Amino acid sequence: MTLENIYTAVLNGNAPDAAAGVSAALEAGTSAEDILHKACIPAMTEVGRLFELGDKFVPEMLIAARAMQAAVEILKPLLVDEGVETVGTVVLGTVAGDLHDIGKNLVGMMLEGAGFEIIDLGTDVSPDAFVKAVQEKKPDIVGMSALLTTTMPAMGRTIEALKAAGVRDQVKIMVGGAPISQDFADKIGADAFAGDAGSASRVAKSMLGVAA
Ligand code: B1M
Repeated sequence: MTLENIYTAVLNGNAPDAAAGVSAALEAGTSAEDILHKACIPAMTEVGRLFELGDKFVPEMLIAARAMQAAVEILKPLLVDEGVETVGTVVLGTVAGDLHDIGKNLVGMMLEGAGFEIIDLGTDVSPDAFVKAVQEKKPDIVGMSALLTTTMPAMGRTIEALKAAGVRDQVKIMVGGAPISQDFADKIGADAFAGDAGSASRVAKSMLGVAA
């Protein structure tokens, strides 16, 4: 099974084929990183491009996402190095109004692999829910993900809510997601921006002064 077969299976939302393809590719010696970055993520990018063109619709995006998740499920133990010493705790979530979680989950996996404990609040997380998690769990970092231009402002609102609750200075804040940029992160007063899951773990470590 080639990377192209996996790409096609994810693109077409065929979860059984995607899972079988990943298992076969791993058996043939392809690395988990290559499967993720050369087949799965490009397939989701193509799904988005076709959606924009009106050639794919929401249900098709959803079944492609399920196929991606089936693939990631198999890759996870290989991407996450078990038994790494804990370097800090991250409260992670997709912001209010936003249901996209594939990128957030990958970021969580990579952070876990880098030794962070992850408290995943899920999707559509309100500013209040972030505040409550910070008050109760006392994390080192709050990580927010947004995939929609319309939900980007929820990141700023969350930072304001953390300030209002008096806990902003107790945490570092990292933001990311396809429409997010360093400029935007600076504008809303986040401590850091990460462009992808790999850099998220480097950025998180550097915010805490831990060697990468
Ligand atoms: Co939606 N969707 N979607 N969608 N969807 C996008 C985002 C879109 C760009 C598609 C398009 O038009 N080309 C578009 C947004 C346009 C815009 O805002 N300008 C869009 C739209 C419009 C919508 C709806 C509004 C559609 C509708 O209903 N009419 C709707 C909104 C629902 C809602 O959230 N309220 C919607 C719904 C959905 C589905 C539910 C069907 C499904 C999501 C399923 C799921 O996540 N479980 C879906 C999908 C799958 C997509 C696309 C096709 C793929 C997203 C994805 O998973 N990418 C997407 C198009 C695209 O991105 N090309 C699209 C792969 C993933 C690995 O990348 O999430 O970017 P990404 O994560 C990366 C980095 O961004 C970064 O690291 C990750 C890994 O490297 N990163 C972080 C992410 N979070 C981070 C946090 C960090 C650091 C880095 O620190 C904390």
